[in-house]
Amino acid sequence: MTKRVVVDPITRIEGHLRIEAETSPTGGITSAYSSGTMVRGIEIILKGRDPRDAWAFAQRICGVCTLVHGIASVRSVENALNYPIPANAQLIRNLMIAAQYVHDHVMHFYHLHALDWVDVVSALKADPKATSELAQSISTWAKSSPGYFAETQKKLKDFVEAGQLGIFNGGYWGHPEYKLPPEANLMAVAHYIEALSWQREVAKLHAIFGGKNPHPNFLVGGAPSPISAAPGSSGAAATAVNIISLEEIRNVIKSMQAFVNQVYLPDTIAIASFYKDWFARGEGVGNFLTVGDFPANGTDDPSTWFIPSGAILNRDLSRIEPVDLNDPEQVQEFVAHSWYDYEGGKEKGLHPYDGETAFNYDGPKPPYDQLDVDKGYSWLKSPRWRGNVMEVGPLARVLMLYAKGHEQTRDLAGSVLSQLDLPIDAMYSTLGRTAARTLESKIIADQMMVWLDNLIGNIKAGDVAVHNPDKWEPSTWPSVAKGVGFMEAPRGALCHYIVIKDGKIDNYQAVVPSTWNAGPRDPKGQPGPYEAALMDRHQLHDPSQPLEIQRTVHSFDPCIACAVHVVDPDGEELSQIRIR
Ligand code: NFE
Ligand code: MG
Repeated sequence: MTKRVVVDPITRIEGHLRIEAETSPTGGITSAYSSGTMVRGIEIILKGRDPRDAWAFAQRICGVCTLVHGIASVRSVENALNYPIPANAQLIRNLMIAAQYVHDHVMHFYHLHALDWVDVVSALKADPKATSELAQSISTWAKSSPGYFAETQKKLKDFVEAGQLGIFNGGYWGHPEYKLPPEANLMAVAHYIEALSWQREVAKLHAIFGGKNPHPNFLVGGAPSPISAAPGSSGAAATAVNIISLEEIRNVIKSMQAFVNQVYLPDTIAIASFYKDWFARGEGVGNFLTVGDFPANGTDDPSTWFIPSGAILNRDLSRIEPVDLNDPEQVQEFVAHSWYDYEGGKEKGLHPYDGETAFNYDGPKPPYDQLDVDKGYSWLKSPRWRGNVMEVGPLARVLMLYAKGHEQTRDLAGSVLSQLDLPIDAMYSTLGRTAARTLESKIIADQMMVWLDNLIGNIKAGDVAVHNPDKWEPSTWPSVAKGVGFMEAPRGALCHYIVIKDGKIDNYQAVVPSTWNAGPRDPKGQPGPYEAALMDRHQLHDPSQPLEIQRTVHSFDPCIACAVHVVDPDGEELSQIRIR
């Protein structure tokens, strides 16, 4: 067997991911394999339960995209029961999903991805005055004085001198592929620290609409918190969404916009300008899928949604294929290279309504020295659209908005690319994916003000409804109902498929963004998006410090907890994890 470079675990992600790469004698990646190494069990746990409760279980699929599985779940039940929800509930969901995007994307950029580009240790050599000049040359953000950067540097120095790089321990500091000057590194470290406390502000939006964060509350048929139009904040109005809390929401959105416009966006451009070669590798698949999200005020017609649904094949932005999630010919999950089996055989593809999640595979499983890639090598399935491997996520969404002629997207993409002196094709790359996440954060944060104004407008016009009780009672339901709840999660297209029989869940299948992106090869041998991206012009400078693999894998923002949703039935240890 060819000896492979093994990275396990990939750190600075959610969940447990192993990457193996075969390299040429000169260090070029010739083949790559992506493996989800931990099993969980939500799809099985949900069987037999009340569909109105499903969201509370499904939401626990993930602690990062903490609300998206709740939303997909309530939407699946509403779709199955043909259960309309009030306009205000849609707007509240839009705002909650949007806040999750901006929160998640900023956290990903600074706390998960930045250290692939930013050398923390080099920041110690920076001149605080020059750092201040750099910061002020790219942004009007107030925290930019020489004293502020000197203080940040001192904090970092104390850490290092105490021999406690803590969360920064074990990085590939000093690797020659780090290209930023010390001042840019120090600026990024300061913003890394600032983003930690900024998150607290954003979480308030979820707490106001959903009672808490993480894992806010949801409700089949609407939104959980009533709206009070009363001017005060006492009595029943105190726990309702009221005029004071809506003002607080406006302030939260402003704080999100400020951080995105003045910190995240300029930092993305500044950092990317030193790594322009990463706009020319790491694309891989070139096919993109969105399922669409964000209904306009008062309509549930998906054709009006802010993010359109569609498929782009072979980078052809002039053609958007329609996507029908209910069509068994379009959406299928394969297990040919997963540690699962299907009753009808391992080569089959199953539409999620007929999906199976069962521990019936008796081929080689963990532990192992190296993955047996001819057989099963992941707990992830391989979802396909019309048999094609599809990338989902911020890049897919930005391309979809761009292809549809969305003006702000075109202007913003044009402006960022021209500042970097790059063509639109540069988006099909590792850093293109990262930049798309930043662009999307700005577009969505701005759109949040529109949804908030719509919500306040409805309330002023006397509409305070947040829940439709018409179909709440199971006695009103048909004996069999099927539905798909779909949304755009931060990492991409998310669908929950539900089959309800006699008021209980008969089958539940989550087809998740990181499953689309991180899944293994399919029966035709087509690599998944992570795998294909790693095989796209990657050269390892030093196989014992595979920084290049981290860059491209992190550009997808992996969440393997989302991607695998089953618990090892015996609670056994499945693999030894080496923390680095
Ligand atoms: Ni756990 Fe998730 C998002 C979902 S991942 S992070 O975004 O759904 O694929
Ligand atoms: Mg699944």
